[in-house]
Amino acid sequence: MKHFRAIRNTLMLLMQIVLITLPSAAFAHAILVESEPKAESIVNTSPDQVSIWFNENVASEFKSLAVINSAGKRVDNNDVKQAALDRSHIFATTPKLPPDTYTVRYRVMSADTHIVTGRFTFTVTTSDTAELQTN
Ligand SMILES: [Cu+2]
Repeated sequence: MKHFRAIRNTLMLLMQIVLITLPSAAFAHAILVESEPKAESIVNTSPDQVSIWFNENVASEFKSLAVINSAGKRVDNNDVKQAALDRSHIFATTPKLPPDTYTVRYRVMSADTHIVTGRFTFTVTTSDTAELQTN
C-alpha cells in the first residue's frame, strides 16, 4: 500500500505540473501592433531606422528585420536590436534611403516560442526634385 501511495502522489504531482504549464502553452502569438515608418505609409524624408512593436515582449533570440528596396536589394545596416527597456520593440538602422517603396520583413519568437513572421511596405518620396536628380 505504501508503494501505491507513492505512485499516486507522483501522478498527482505530474498532473499539477501539467495544469501549471498548460496556460503558458495557450498564449497567443506576438502580434505586430505598431511600426515607424507606419505600414503602407508614404514619408517624404528617409527614416534613420525602422522600428516595429509587438503586443508582448519577444525573445532576444531569432529576431530579424530586413529592409528591401523595390529591386529586391537589402538596404538596412543589418544591425537589428531589441530595445533594452522595451522588449516588445525591435529596430534596425538604415542609411539615407532614396525615394522608393521598401518592404520590411521581420521574424521574432513569441513568448510561447512560436516564430512569427510578417512584412509591410512604406514609400519614401521627396518633393525636392533637385535632390532627386542628384541621386
Ligand atoms: Cu503561438
